[in-house]
Amino acid sequence: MTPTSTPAVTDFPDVAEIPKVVRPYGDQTGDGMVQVSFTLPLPHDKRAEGAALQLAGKMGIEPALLVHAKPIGDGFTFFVVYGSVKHLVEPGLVEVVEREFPLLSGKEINTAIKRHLRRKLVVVGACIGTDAHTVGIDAILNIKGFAGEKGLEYHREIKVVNLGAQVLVPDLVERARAEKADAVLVSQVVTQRDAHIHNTTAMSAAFREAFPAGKVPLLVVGGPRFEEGSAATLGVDRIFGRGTTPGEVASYLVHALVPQGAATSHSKGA
Ligand code: B12
Repeated sequence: MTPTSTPAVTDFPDVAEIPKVVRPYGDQTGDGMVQVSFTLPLPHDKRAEGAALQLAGKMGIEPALLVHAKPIGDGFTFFVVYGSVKHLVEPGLVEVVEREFPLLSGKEINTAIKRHLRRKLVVVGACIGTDAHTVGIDAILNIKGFAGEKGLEYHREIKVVNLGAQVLVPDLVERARAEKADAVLVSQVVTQRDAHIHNTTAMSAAFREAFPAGKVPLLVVGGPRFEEGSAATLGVDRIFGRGTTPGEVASYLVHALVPQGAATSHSKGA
């Protein structure tokens, strides 16, 4: 497993081995030290610094130390505050979402598609809306890949059409139709005013309107700020977050699009 990929639940120690309660660590075990950063709409002066400490106190950081304050444009100040919280964290109560498919090797991916789909698996990818952050989707699609893994283009049995940045949803729908896409891979990195949420739900609605039920391509969305497990709410089939590797995506596509039982689990898998 690469350091950036999502760990499988089996990689964590048994719940019985995890301490029942922990507190943040700063200088010594259990001192509760945390560091937070935020911006206040106030010009940088003593009152603004006092306001930052007041906020820290209200957040339960007590005592709080102002370690950084910097004006960032007219009437705004950026702060970093360091201090101790009293809160107790119970790791045993955390619900971990387990990866629902095994990780496959490149060879297993090509073999499963060739043997069971009997044609190339077609993927159309894009950054939609005004989003111009293509590094993430390129990391998944382009041959150069990410984190030591080759991108989807590298797989002989996968045809990749990468439409790039700022693609309009109607254009994406048309291209997906023209290419007879099995899967549509969309990237959303900018989250200002929940743009990633609005763009994803609009994209999903457009596909469901344009294609008959049961014929909609697999809708896969990725980006660093999506909530794990929010696919159903957004009307898509799967969400991939921060640190996703191309191998995870290719394995998921086989899991979702190639008839069950076609691929065998690889030793690297969950
Ligand atoms: C590089 C960069 C740019 C470059 C983009 C160049 C390019 N061709 O992509 C440029 C300079 C153009 C740029 C512009 C802007 N940027 Co910018 N940018 C970044 C930066 C520094 C890195 C992003 C990146 O490349 N990450 C590396 C990739 C590999 O990671 P990733 O995108 O998360 O992708 C991984 C996963 O999320 C996932 N994934 C992503 N997409 C998909 C899709 C699928 C289908 C799947 C399966 C997986 C997947 O897999 C990838 C690999 O693991 C980030 C800050 C940061 N450190 O993250 C800011 C950042 C994203 N930008 C930001 C902003 C605000 C902007 C601008 C609005 C700035 C401005 N005022 O002009 C503009 C917007 C331009 C636009 N129209 O979109 C903000 C966004 C804040 C927010 N809340 O949304 C950030 C977070 C910086 C910040 N802290 O303020 N930016």
